[in-house]
Amino acid sequence: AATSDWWRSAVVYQVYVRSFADGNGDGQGDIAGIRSRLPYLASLGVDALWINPWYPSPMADAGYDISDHRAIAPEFGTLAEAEAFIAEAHEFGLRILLDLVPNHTSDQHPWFQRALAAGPGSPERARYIFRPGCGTDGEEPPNDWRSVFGGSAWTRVTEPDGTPGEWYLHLFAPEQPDLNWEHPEVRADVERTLRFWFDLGVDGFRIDVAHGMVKAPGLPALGPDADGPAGPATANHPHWDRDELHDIFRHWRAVADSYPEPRVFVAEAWVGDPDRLARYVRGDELHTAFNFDFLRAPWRADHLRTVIDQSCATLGAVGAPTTWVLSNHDVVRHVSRYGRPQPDRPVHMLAELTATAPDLELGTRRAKAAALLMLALPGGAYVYQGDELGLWEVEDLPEECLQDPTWRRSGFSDRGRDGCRVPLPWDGDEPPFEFGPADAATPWLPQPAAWRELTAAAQATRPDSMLALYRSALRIRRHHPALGDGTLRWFDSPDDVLIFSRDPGFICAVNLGTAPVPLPAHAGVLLASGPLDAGLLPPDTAVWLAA
Ligand code: TEU
Ligand code: CA
Repeated sequence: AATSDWWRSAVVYQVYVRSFADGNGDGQGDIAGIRSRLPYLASLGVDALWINPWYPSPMADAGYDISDHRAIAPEFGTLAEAEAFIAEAHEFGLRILLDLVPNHTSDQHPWFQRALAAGPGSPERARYIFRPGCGTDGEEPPNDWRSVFGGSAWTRVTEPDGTPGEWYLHLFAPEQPDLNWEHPEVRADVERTLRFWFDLGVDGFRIDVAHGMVKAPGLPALGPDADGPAGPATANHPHWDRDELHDIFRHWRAVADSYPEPRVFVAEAWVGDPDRLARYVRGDELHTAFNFDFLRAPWRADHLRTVIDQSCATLGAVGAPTTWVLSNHDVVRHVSRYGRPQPDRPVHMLAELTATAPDLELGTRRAKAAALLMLALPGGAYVYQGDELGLWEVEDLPEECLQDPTWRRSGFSDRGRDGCRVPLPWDGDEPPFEFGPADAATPWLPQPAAWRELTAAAQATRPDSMLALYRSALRIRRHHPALGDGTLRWFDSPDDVLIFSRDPGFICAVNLGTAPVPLPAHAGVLLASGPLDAGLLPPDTAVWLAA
Protein backbone atom coordinates (compact mmCIF):
# COMPACT_ATOMS: atom_id res chain seq x y z
CA ALA A 1 0.00 0.00 0.00
CA ALA A 2 1.08 3.59 -0.61
CA THR A 3 2.50 5.14 2.57
CA SER A 4 -0.23 7.79 2.56
CA ASP A 5 -2.72 4.93 2.79
CA TRP A 6 -0.99 3.15 5.66
CA TRP A 7 -4.02 3.50 7.91
CA ARG A 8 -6.26 1.47 5.58
CA SER A 9 -4.55 -1.75 6.61
CA ALA A 10 -2.61 -0.79 9.74
CA VAL A 11 -2.29 -3.08 12.74
CA VAL A 12 -2.45 -0.72 15.71
CA TYR A 13 -1.20 -1.76 19.13
CA GLN A 14 -3.03 -0.17 22.06
CA VAL A 15 -0.72 0.97 24.85
CA TYR A 16 -2.47 1.40 28.19
CA VAL A 17 0.27 3.58 29.65
CA ARG A 18 -0.26 2.89 33.33
CA SER A 19 0.05 -0.86 32.81
CA PHE A 20 2.55 -1.23 29.98
CA ALA A 21 6.00 -0.81 31.56
CA ASP A 22 7.30 1.15 34.54
CA GLY A 23 10.48 3.08 33.77
CA ASN A 24 11.00 5.00 37.02
CA GLY A 25 9.95 2.31 39.50
CA ASP A 26 6.90 3.90 41.12
CA GLY A 27 4.67 0.93 40.25
CA GLN A 28 2.93 2.65 37.34
CA GLY A 29 3.76 2.48 33.68
CA ASP A 30 5.18 5.61 32.05
CA ILE A 31 6.73 7.03 28.88
CA ALA A 32 10.22 5.86 29.86
CA GLY A 33 8.80 2.35 30.12
CA ILE A 34 7.26 2.48 26.66
CA ARG A 35 10.51 3.82 25.20
CA SER A 36 12.45 0.94 26.72
CA ARG A 37 10.07 -1.53 25.05
CA LEU A 38 10.05 0.02 21.57
CA PRO A 39 12.29 -2.79 20.24
CA TYR A 40 9.72 -5.32 21.51
CA LEU A 41 6.89 -3.47 19.75
CA ALA A 42 8.85 -3.08 16.54
CA SER A 43 9.78 -6.77 16.49
CA LEU A 44 6.16 -7.73 17.16
CA GLY A 45 5.47 -6.27 13.72
CA VAL A 46 2.69 -3.75 14.37
CA ASP A 47 2.44 -0.54 12.34
CA ALA A 48 1.31 1.99 14.91
CA LEU A 49 0.71 2.55 18.61
CA TRP A 50 -2.41 4.08 20.11
CA ILE A 51 -1.48 5.65 23.43
CA ASN A 52 -4.31 5.83 26.00
CA PRO A 53 -4.61 9.28 27.67
CA TRP A 54 -1.27 10.44 29.03
CA TYR A 55 -2.33 13.98 29.93
CA PRO A 56 -2.47 15.58 33.38
CA SER A 57 -5.48 14.13 35.16
CA PRO A 58 -6.76 13.46 38.67
CA MET A 59 -7.32 9.91 37.30
CA ALA A 60 -10.93 9.65 38.43
CA ASP A 61 -11.47 7.68 35.20
CA ALA A 62 -7.94 6.49 34.46
CA GLY A 63 -6.95 9.61 32.53
CA TYR A 64 -10.23 10.10 30.63
CA ASP A 65 -10.76 13.03 32.98
CA ILE A 66 -8.26 15.49 31.52
CA SER A 67 -7.23 18.67 33.28
CA ASP A 68 -4.76 19.86 30.60
CA HIS A 69 -5.05 18.57 27.03
CA ARG A 70 -1.70 19.92 25.87
CA ALA A 71 0.68 18.53 28.49
CA ILE A 72 1.86 15.23 29.96
CA ALA A 73 0.84 13.80 33.34
CA PRO A 74 3.87 14.11 35.66
CA GLU A 75 3.50 10.46 36.71
CA PHE A 76 3.97 9.47 33.06
CA GLY A 77 6.83 11.85 32.18
CA THR A 78 7.40 15.22 30.58
CA LEU A 79 6.49 16.84 27.29
CA ALA A 80 10.15 16.63 26.27
CA GLU A 81 10.07 12.88 26.90
CA ALA A 82 6.86 12.56 24.91
CA GLU A 83 8.47 14.38 21.99
CA ALA A 84 11.56 12.20 22.15
CA PHE A 85 9.34 9.11 22.34
CA ILE A 86 7.35 10.12 19.24
CA ALA A 87 10.55 10.71 17.28
CA GLU A 88 12.07 7.43 18.47
CA ALA A 89 8.91 5.46 17.64
CA HIS A 90 9.06 6.91 14.14
CA GLU A 91 12.65 5.71 13.84
CA PHE A 92 11.38 2.23 14.65
CA GLY A 93 8.77 2.60 11.90
CA LEU A 94 5.90 2.93 14.36
CA ARG A 95 3.27 5.66 13.92
CA ILE A 96 1.70 7.24 16.97
CA LEU A 97 -1.99 7.82 17.64
CA LEU A 98 -3.13 9.64 20.76
CA ASP A 99 -6.47 9.70 22.53
CA LEU A 100 -8.67 12.76 22.06
CA VAL A 101 -11.38 13.18 24.71
CA PRO A 102 -13.72 15.88 23.38
CA ASN A 103 -16.95 15.04 25.20
CA HIS A 104 -15.84 16.12 28.68
CA THR A 105 -12.98 17.43 30.77
CA SER A 106 -11.91 16.75 34.33
CA ASP A 107 -13.77 18.64 37.03
CA GLN A 108 -10.28 19.94 37.90
CA HIS A 109 -9.82 21.51 34.45
CA PRO A 110 -9.34 25.28 34.89
CA TRP A 111 -12.45 25.92 32.77
CA PHE A 112 -14.64 23.91 35.12
CA GLN A 113 -13.06 25.36 38.24
CA ARG A 114 -13.74 28.84 36.88
CA ALA A 115 -17.30 27.84 36.00
CA LEU A 116 -17.92 26.74 39.58
CA ALA A 117 -16.46 29.95 40.98
CA ALA A 118 -18.27 32.26 38.57
CA GLY A 119 -21.79 31.14 39.41
CA PRO A 120 -25.08 30.75 37.50
CA GLY A 121 -25.56 32.65 34.27
CA SER A 122 -21.84 33.42 33.86
CA PRO A 123 -20.00 33.05 30.56
CA GLU A 124 -17.69 30.56 32.35
CA ARG A 125 -20.64 28.21 32.93
CA ALA A 126 -21.62 28.38 29.27
CA ARG A 127 -18.70 26.12 28.27
CA TYR A 128 -20.35 23.25 30.16
CA ILE A 129 -23.97 22.20 30.55
CA PHE A 130 -25.36 23.76 33.72
CA ARG A 131 -29.10 23.84 34.36
CA PRO A 132 -31.38 24.66 37.28
CA GLY A 133 -32.91 21.59 38.91
CA CYS A 134 -36.55 20.52 38.91
CA GLY A 135 -38.85 20.28 41.92
CA THR A 136 -39.82 23.10 44.27
CA ASP A 137 -36.25 23.89 45.35
CA GLY A 138 -34.42 22.59 42.33
CA GLU A 139 -33.61 19.45 44.28
CA GLU A 140 -34.40 17.11 41.36
CA PRO A 141 -32.04 16.71 38.40
CA PRO A 142 -33.00 18.67 35.26
CA ASN A 143 -33.95 15.52 33.32
CA ASP A 144 -33.82 11.71 33.34
CA TRP A 145 -30.47 11.23 31.58
CA ARG A 146 -28.30 8.46 33.03
CA SER A 147 -24.55 8.28 33.48
CA VAL A 148 -22.90 5.43 31.52
CA PHE A 149 -21.27 4.49 34.82
CA GLY A 150 -24.57 4.33 36.72
CA GLY A 151 -26.88 6.82 38.45
CA SER A 152 -28.09 10.18 37.22
CA ALA A 153 -26.03 12.07 34.64
CA TRP A 154 -26.45 15.22 36.74
CA THR A 155 -24.66 16.46 39.85
CA ARG A 156 -25.71 19.48 41.87
CA VAL A 157 -23.10 22.09 42.77
CA THR A 158 -22.78 24.32 45.79
CA GLU A 159 -22.80 27.92 44.58
CA PRO A 160 -20.07 30.40 45.60
CA ASP A 161 -22.46 31.80 48.25
CA GLY A 162 -22.74 28.37 49.87
CA THR A 163 -26.28 27.52 48.76
CA PRO A 164 -27.25 24.40 46.78
CA GLY A 165 -27.41 25.54 43.19
CA GLU A 166 -27.37 24.42 39.59
CA TRP A 167 -26.76 20.96 38.23
CA TYR A 168 -24.16 20.04 35.61
CA LEU A 169 -24.30 17.23 33.08
CA HIS A 170 -21.83 14.32 33.05
CA LEU A 171 -22.59 11.37 30.81
CA PHE A 172 -19.75 9.54 32.60
CA ALA A 173 -18.42 10.10 36.14
CA PRO A 174 -19.27 13.28 38.10
CA GLU A 175 -15.56 14.14 37.77
CA GLN A 176 -16.11 14.32 33.97
CA PRO A 177 -18.39 17.30 33.22
CA ASP A 178 -19.67 17.36 29.62
CA LEU A 179 -18.56 20.25 27.45
CA ASN A 180 -21.08 22.40 25.59
CA TRP A 181 -20.35 21.79 21.91
CA GLU A 182 -22.53 24.73 20.89
CA HIS A 183 -19.81 26.97 22.34
CA PRO A 184 -17.27 28.32 19.81
CA GLU A 185 -14.46 28.32 22.41
CA VAL A 186 -14.97 24.61 23.01
CA ARG A 187 -14.71 23.89 19.30
CA ALA A 188 -11.67 26.14 18.91
CA ASP A 189 -9.88 24.66 21.91
CA VAL A 190 -10.17 21.08 20.66
CA GLU A 191 -8.86 22.12 17.25
CA ARG A 192 -5.95 23.77 19.02
CA THR A 193 -5.28 20.48 20.81
CA LEU A 194 -5.28 18.62 17.49
CA ARG A 195 -2.78 21.04 16.01
CA PHE A 196 -0.60 21.02 19.12
CA TRP A 197 0.00 17.26 18.92
CA PHE A 198 0.08 17.09 15.11
CA ASP A 199 2.81 19.73 15.23
CA LEU A 200 4.77 17.46 17.59
CA GLY A 201 4.62 14.74 14.95
CA VAL A 202 1.66 12.69 16.16
CA ASP A 203 0.09 10.73 13.28
CA GLY A 204 -3.51 10.69 14.44
CA PHE A 205 -6.12 10.42 17.13
CA ARG A 206 -8.52 7.91 18.53
CA ILE A 207 -11.70 9.89 19.26
CA ASP A 208 -13.17 9.02 22.65
CA VAL A 209 -16.97 8.75 22.70
CA ALA A 210 -17.22 10.12 19.15
CA HIS A 211 -20.96 9.46 19.31
CA GLY A 212 -21.30 11.88 22.25
CA MET A 213 -20.53 15.63 22.34
CA VAL A 214 -23.69 17.05 20.76
CA LYS A 215 -26.89 17.19 22.81
CA ALA A 216 -30.38 17.86 21.46
CA PRO A 217 -31.62 21.44 22.00
CA GLY A 218 -33.73 21.67 25.13
CA LEU A 219 -32.20 18.44 26.50
CA PRO A 220 -35.37 16.39 26.00
CA ALA A 221 -36.12 13.46 28.31
CA LEU A 222 -34.91 10.04 27.28
CA GLY A 223 -38.07 8.21 28.20
CA PRO A 224 -38.03 4.43 28.51
CA ASP A 225 -35.88 2.17 26.28
CA ALA A 226 -33.81 4.91 24.65
CA ASP A 227 -30.59 2.92 25.10
CA GLY A 228 -29.89 -0.54 23.79
CA PRO A 229 -27.05 -2.67 25.16
CA ALA A 230 -24.70 -1.65 22.33
CA GLY A 231 -25.62 1.99 22.07
CA PRO A 232 -28.53 4.22 21.18
CA ALA A 233 -31.63 2.33 20.16
CA THR A 234 -33.23 5.27 18.39
CA ALA A 235 -32.05 7.30 15.40
CA ASN A 236 -32.87 10.60 17.08
CA HIS A 237 -31.38 10.04 20.53
CA PRO A 238 -31.13 13.15 22.74
CA HIS A 239 -27.39 12.77 23.37
CA TRP A 240 -25.89 9.94 21.32
CA ASP A 241 -25.06 9.72 17.64
CA ARG A 242 -26.67 12.98 16.60
CA ASP A 243 -26.53 14.30 13.04
CA GLU A 244 -24.92 17.56 14.17
CA LEU A 245 -21.71 15.65 15.04
CA HIS A 246 -20.72 15.32 11.43
CA ASP A 247 -20.12 19.03 11.02
CA ILE A 248 -17.54 18.82 13.83
CA PHE A 249 -15.81 15.87 12.18
CA ARG A 250 -15.58 17.75 8.88
CA HIS A 251 -13.74 20.56 10.64
CA TRP A 252 -11.30 18.13 12.25
CA ARG A 253 -10.72 16.42 8.93
CA ALA A 254 -9.79 19.76 7.39
CA VAL A 255 -7.24 20.27 10.18
CA ALA A 256 -5.79 16.79 9.60
CA ASP A 257 -5.68 17.29 5.84
CA SER A 258 -3.81 20.57 6.21
CA TYR A 259 -0.68 18.55 7.07
CA PRO A 260 1.53 17.23 4.29
CA GLU A 261 1.86 13.76 5.86
CA PRO A 262 -1.53 12.15 6.47
CA ARG A 263 -2.97 12.57 9.95
CA VAL A 264 -5.78 10.15 10.72
CA PHE A 265 -8.71 9.54 13.04
CA VAL A 266 -10.34 6.45 14.44
CA ALA A 267 -13.76 6.86 16.02
CA GLU A 268 -14.80 5.17 19.21
CA ALA A 269 -18.51 5.20 18.50
CA TRP A 270 -20.96 2.84 20.15
CA VAL A 271 -23.85 3.20 17.75
CA GLY A 272 -26.90 1.13 16.94
CA ASP A 273 -25.86 -0.58 13.71
CA PRO A 274 -23.20 -0.66 10.99
CA ASP A 275 -25.12 1.77 8.78
CA ARG A 276 -24.95 4.40 11.50
CA LEU A 277 -21.23 3.72 11.97
CA ALA A 278 -20.59 4.19 8.25
CA ARG A 279 -21.75 7.81 8.64
CA TYR A 280 -18.66 8.54 10.76
CA VAL A 281 -16.21 7.50 8.08
CA ARG A 282 -17.44 9.33 5.01
CA GLY A 283 -14.68 10.76 2.82
CA ASP A 284 -14.53 14.17 4.49
CA GLU A 285 -15.02 12.96 8.08
CA LEU A 286 -13.14 10.45 10.24
CA HIS A 287 -10.93 7.89 8.50
CA THR A 288 -11.89 4.74 10.38
CA ALA A 289 -13.98 3.54 13.32
CA PHE A 290 -13.64 0.69 15.75
CA ASN A 291 -15.83 -2.24 14.81
CA PHE A 292 -17.36 -3.19 18.13
CA ASP A 293 -19.83 -5.59 16.52
CA PHE A 294 -16.85 -7.89 15.94
CA LEU A 295 -15.66 -7.50 19.53
CA ARG A 296 -19.12 -8.25 20.85
CA ALA A 297 -19.82 -11.24 18.61
CA PRO A 298 -19.75 -14.57 20.44
CA TRP A 299 -17.38 -17.28 19.22
CA ARG A 300 -19.92 -18.65 16.77
CA ALA A 301 -19.53 -18.96 13.02
CA ASP A 302 -22.96 -17.55 12.17
CA HIS A 303 -22.50 -14.41 14.29
CA LEU A 304 -18.97 -13.76 13.07
CA ARG A 305 -19.85 -14.27 9.43
CA THR A 306 -22.82 -11.90 9.68
CA VAL A 307 -20.71 -9.22 11.35
CA ILE A 308 -17.91 -9.60 8.80
CA ASP A 309 -20.30 -9.34 5.86
CA GLN A 310 -22.20 -6.38 7.27
CA SER A 311 -19.03 -4.49 8.20
CA CYS A 312 -17.39 -4.99 4.83
CA ALA A 313 -20.56 -4.08 2.96
CA THR A 314 -21.56 -0.96 4.89
CA LEU A 315 -18.08 0.50 5.23
CA GLY A 316 -17.11 -0.58 1.72
CA ALA A 317 -20.11 1.36 0.43
CA VAL A 318 -18.61 4.61 1.76
CA GLY A 319 -15.08 3.68 0.69
CA ALA A 320 -13.75 3.22 4.22
CA PRO A 321 -11.67 0.25 5.37
CA THR A 322 -13.11 -2.01 8.04
CA THR A 323 -11.32 -2.45 11.36
CA TRP A 324 -11.33 -5.43 13.70
CA VAL A 325 -10.96 -5.38 17.49
CA LEU A 326 -11.00 -8.30 19.93
CA SER A 327 -10.32 -6.51 23.22
CA ASN A 328 -9.58 -3.11 24.72
CA HIS A 329 -9.28 -1.45 28.13
CA ASP A 330 -13.08 -1.30 28.57
CA VAL A 331 -14.10 -4.91 28.01
CA VAL A 332 -13.48 -8.38 29.38
CA ARG A 333 -10.35 -9.84 27.75
CA HIS A 334 -11.34 -12.21 24.96
CA VAL A 335 -9.49 -15.24 26.38
CA SER A 336 -11.96 -15.02 29.26
CA ARG A 337 -14.96 -14.28 27.04
CA TYR A 338 -14.25 -17.15 24.66
CA GLY A 339 -13.47 -19.53 27.52
CA ARG A 340 -17.08 -19.53 28.63
CA PRO A 341 -20.23 -21.05 27.13
CA GLN A 342 -20.98 -18.83 24.14
CA PRO A 343 -24.33 -17.03 24.19
CA ASP A 344 -26.50 -16.55 21.12
CA ARG A 345 -26.25 -12.76 21.32
CA PRO A 346 -23.56 -10.08 21.40
CA VAL A 347 -21.70 -9.80 24.70
CA HIS A 348 -18.79 -7.86 26.22
CA MET A 349 -19.47 -7.03 29.87
CA LEU A 350 -18.43 -9.37 32.62
CA ALA A 351 -21.95 -9.15 34.04
CA GLU A 352 -23.31 -10.55 30.76
CA LEU A 353 -21.18 -13.69 30.99
CA THR A 354 -21.85 -16.80 33.02
CA ALA A 355 -20.50 -16.51 36.53
CA THR A 356 -18.63 -19.82 36.27
CA ALA A 357 -14.87 -19.59 35.91
CA PRO A 358 -13.72 -19.61 32.28
CA ASP A 359 -11.87 -22.55 30.75
CA LEU A 360 -8.68 -20.61 30.04
CA GLU A 361 -7.16 -23.34 27.92
CA LEU A 362 -10.22 -23.29 25.64
CA GLY A 363 -10.29 -19.49 25.68
CA THR A 364 -6.62 -19.37 24.71
CA ARG A 365 -7.09 -21.85 21.86
CA ARG A 366 -9.97 -19.76 20.52
CA ALA A 367 -8.03 -16.51 21.03
CA LYS A 368 -5.24 -17.90 18.85
CA ALA A 369 -7.72 -18.85 16.15
CA ALA A 370 -9.40 -15.44 16.49
CA ALA A 371 -6.07 -13.69 15.98
CA LEU A 372 -5.53 -15.48 12.67
CA LEU A 373 -9.12 -14.74 11.63
CA MET A 374 -8.81 -11.06 12.50
CA LEU A 375 -5.44 -10.55 10.85
CA ALA A 376 -6.64 -12.21 7.63
CA LEU A 377 -9.69 -9.98 7.24
CA PRO A 378 -9.67 -6.92 4.95
CA GLY A 379 -8.81 -3.57 6.55
CA GLY A 380 -7.03 -2.64 9.77
CA ALA A 381 -6.83 -4.35 13.15
CA TYR A 382 -6.27 -3.42 16.77
CA VAL A 383 -4.23 -5.39 19.30
CA TYR A 384 -4.75 -4.46 22.94
CA GLN A 385 -1.55 -4.78 25.00
CA GLY A 386 -1.41 -8.29 26.40
CA ASP A 387 -3.56 -9.79 23.63
CA GLU A 388 -0.30 -10.92 22.06
CA LEU A 389 0.60 -12.63 25.36
CA GLY A 390 -2.81 -14.29 25.70
CA LEU A 391 -3.52 -12.52 28.99
CA TRP A 392 -6.86 -13.26 30.55
CA GLU A 393 -9.21 -11.08 32.57
CA VAL A 394 -8.12 -11.00 36.21
CA GLU A 395 -11.54 -11.55 37.75
CA ASP A 396 -10.45 -12.00 41.35
CA LEU A 397 -8.65 -8.72 42.05
CA PRO A 398 -8.98 -7.91 45.76
CA GLU A 399 -11.76 -5.37 46.21
CA GLU A 400 -9.46 -2.90 47.95
CA CYS A 401 -7.41 -2.69 44.74
CA LEU A 402 -10.30 -1.83 42.43
CA GLN A 403 -10.09 1.68 41.03
CA ASP A 404 -12.45 1.85 38.09
CA PRO A 405 -15.36 4.23 38.78
CA THR A 406 -17.86 1.74 37.33
CA TRP A 407 -17.26 -0.42 40.43
CA ARG A 408 -18.31 2.33 42.83
CA ARG A 409 -21.05 3.81 40.65
CA SER A 410 -22.70 0.44 40.02
CA GLY A 411 -23.31 0.08 43.75
CA PHE A 412 -20.47 -2.50 43.84
CA SER A 413 -22.38 -4.94 41.63
CA ASP A 414 -20.17 -4.57 38.56
CA ARG A 415 -16.47 -5.29 39.22
CA GLY A 416 -15.54 -2.76 36.61
CA ARG A 417 -12.75 -2.69 34.07
CA ASP A 418 -9.64 -3.12 36.23
CA GLY A 419 -9.40 -6.83 35.39
CA CYS A 420 -8.31 -6.09 31.82
CA ARG A 421 -5.88 -3.36 32.93
CA VAL A 422 -3.44 -5.42 35.01
CA PRO A 423 0.26 -4.56 34.42
CA LEU A 424 2.02 -6.64 31.76
CA PRO A 425 4.31 -9.53 32.73
CA TRP A 426 7.64 -9.09 30.96
CA ASP A 427 10.10 -11.56 32.47
CA GLY A 428 10.96 -13.59 35.57
CA ASP A 429 9.20 -16.29 37.56
CA GLU A 430 7.01 -14.30 39.91
CA PRO A 431 5.15 -10.99 40.16
CA PRO A 432 5.92 -8.22 39.34
CA PHE A 433 7.51 -9.97 36.33
CA GLU A 434 9.95 -7.11 35.68
CA PHE A 435 7.12 -4.66 35.12
CA GLY A 436 9.57 -2.08 36.47
CA PRO A 437 13.23 -1.91 37.51
CA ALA A 438 14.59 -4.33 40.15
CA ASP A 439 13.84 -2.21 43.23
CA ALA A 440 10.52 -0.84 41.96
CA ALA A 441 7.37 -0.33 44.01
CA THR A 442 4.66 -2.99 43.68
CA PRO A 443 2.60 -2.50 40.48
CA TRP A 444 -0.65 -0.59 40.94
CA LEU A 445 -2.69 -3.78 40.37
CA PRO A 446 -1.44 -7.23 41.39
CA GLN A 447 -0.61 -9.76 38.66
CA PRO A 448 -1.60 -13.44 38.90
CA ALA A 449 1.31 -15.74 39.78
CA ALA A 450 0.18 -18.00 36.92
CA TRP A 451 1.31 -15.33 34.44
CA ARG A 452 4.81 -16.78 34.84
CA GLU A 453 3.93 -18.90 31.78
CA LEU A 454 2.81 -15.81 29.88
CA THR A 455 5.72 -13.40 30.28
CA ALA A 456 7.02 -11.95 27.03
CA ALA A 457 10.41 -13.56 27.76
CA ALA A 458 8.95 -17.03 28.41
CA GLN A 459 6.87 -16.89 25.23
CA ALA A 460 9.62 -15.52 23.02
CA THR A 461 11.37 -18.89 22.97
CA ARG A 462 8.27 -21.10 22.75
CA PRO A 463 7.25 -21.71 19.12
CA ASP A 464 3.65 -22.60 20.03
CA SER A 465 3.10 -19.51 22.19
CA MET A 466 0.57 -16.74 21.57
CA LEU A 467 3.44 -14.29 21.14
CA ALA A 468 5.15 -16.47 18.53
CA LEU A 469 1.83 -16.76 16.67
CA TYR A 470 1.30 -12.99 16.61
CA ARG A 471 4.86 -12.40 15.43
CA SER A 472 4.57 -14.93 12.63
CA ALA A 473 1.13 -13.72 11.60
CA LEU A 474 2.19 -10.07 11.54
CA ARG A 475 5.32 -10.92 9.55
CA ILE A 476 3.33 -12.85 6.96
CA ARG A 477 0.67 -10.13 6.85
CA ARG A 478 3.27 -7.47 6.18
CA HIS A 479 4.71 -9.27 3.18
CA HIS A 480 1.76 -11.12 1.68
CA PRO A 481 0.22 -9.15 -1.19
CA ALA A 482 -3.29 -10.48 -0.44
CA LEU A 483 -3.50 -9.27 3.16
CA GLY A 484 -4.56 -5.88 4.49
CA ASP A 485 -6.92 -3.66 2.54
CA GLY A 486 -9.17 -5.33 -0.02
CA THR A 487 -12.03 -7.80 -0.23
CA LEU A 488 -12.69 -11.43 0.67
CA ARG A 489 -14.55 -14.29 -0.99
CA TRP A 490 -16.34 -16.96 1.04
CA PHE A 491 -16.05 -20.65 0.20
CA ASP A 492 -18.88 -23.09 0.70
CA SER A 493 -18.30 -24.74 4.04
CA PRO A 494 -20.09 -26.59 6.84
CA ASP A 495 -22.13 -24.30 9.14
CA ASP A 496 -19.53 -24.22 11.91
CA VAL A 497 -16.61 -23.43 9.64
CA LEU A 498 -15.51 -20.14 8.10
CA ILE A 499 -13.41 -20.36 4.95
CA PHE A 500 -12.53 -17.41 2.76
CA SER A 501 -9.91 -16.47 0.24
CA ARG A 502 -8.01 -13.25 -0.27
CA ASP A 503 -6.51 -12.62 -3.67
CA PRO A 504 -3.92 -13.40 -4.75
CA GLY A 505 -3.23 -16.82 -3.38
CA PHE A 506 -4.40 -16.84 0.24
CA ILE A 507 -7.01 -18.86 2.15
CA CYS A 508 -8.05 -18.62 5.81
CA ALA A 509 -10.10 -21.41 7.43
CA VAL A 510 -11.47 -21.37 10.98
CA ASN A 511 -13.21 -24.31 12.63
CA LEU A 512 -15.70 -23.11 15.25
CA GLY A 513 -17.39 -26.49 15.52
CA THR A 514 -16.77 -29.50 17.73
CA ALA A 515 -15.38 -32.00 15.19
CA PRO A 516 -12.30 -31.86 12.95
CA VAL A 517 -12.98 -30.87 9.33
CA PRO A 518 -10.94 -31.43 6.16
CA LEU A 519 -8.73 -28.56 5.03
CA PRO A 520 -9.77 -26.91 1.78
CA ALA A 521 -7.62 -27.65 -1.29
CA HIS A 522 -4.41 -25.64 -0.97
CA ALA A 523 -0.78 -25.32 -1.96
CA GLY A 524 0.80 -25.30 1.51
CA VAL A 525 0.24 -24.32 5.12
CA LEU A 526 1.50 -20.81 5.93
CA LEU A 527 0.55 -20.72 9.61
CA ALA A 528 -1.78 -22.55 11.98
CA SER A 529 -3.11 -21.47 15.37
CA GLY A 530 -2.61 -24.99 16.77
CA PRO A 531 -1.51 -28.47 15.72
CA LEU A 532 -3.19 -29.79 12.56
CA ASP A 533 -4.33 -33.37 12.62
CA ALA A 534 -3.18 -35.11 9.42
CA GLY A 535 -4.88 -32.86 6.92
CA LEU A 536 -7.75 -32.05 9.28
CA LEU A 537 -8.52 -28.75 10.98
CA PRO A 538 -9.31 -29.43 14.67
CA PRO A 539 -12.06 -27.56 16.55
CA ASP A 540 -11.25 -23.97 17.64
CA THR A 541 -8.33 -23.81 15.26
CA ALA A 542 -7.55 -21.50 12.34
CA VAL A 543 -5.13 -21.93 9.49
CA TRP A 544 -3.62 -19.73 6.80
CA LEU A 545 -3.04 -21.53 3.52
CA ALA A 546 -1.37 -20.73 0.24
CA ALA A 547 -3.93 -21.11 -2.55
O1 TEU B 1 -15.53 4.70 26.60
C1 TEU B 1 -16.84 5.03 26.20
C2 TEU B 1 -17.88 4.03 26.54
O2 TEU B 1 -19.05 4.26 26.34
C3 TEU B 1 -17.38 2.76 27.17
O3 TEU B 1 -16.88 3.34 28.31
C4 TEU B 1 -18.27 1.66 27.59
O4 TEU B 1 -19.61 1.89 27.36
C5 TEU B 1 -18.01 1.44 29.06
O5 TEU B 1 -16.66 1.05 29.18
C6 TEU B 1 -18.83 0.38 29.69
O6 TEU B 1 -18.57 0.41 31.08
C7 TEU B 1 -14.53 5.65 26.56
C8 TEU B 1 -13.24 5.10 27.13
O7 TEU B 1 -12.79 4.04 26.33
C9 TEU B 1 -13.47 4.69 28.56
O8 TEU B 1 -12.32 4.10 29.11
C10 TEU B 1 -13.86 5.94 29.33
O9 TEU B 1 -14.19 5.57 30.64
C11 TEU B 1 -15.04 6.64 28.69
O10 TEU B 1 -14.88 6.81 27.30
C12 TEU B 1 -15.21 8.03 29.26
O11 TEU B 1 -14.21 8.88 28.76
CA1 CA C 1 6.42 4.78 36.63
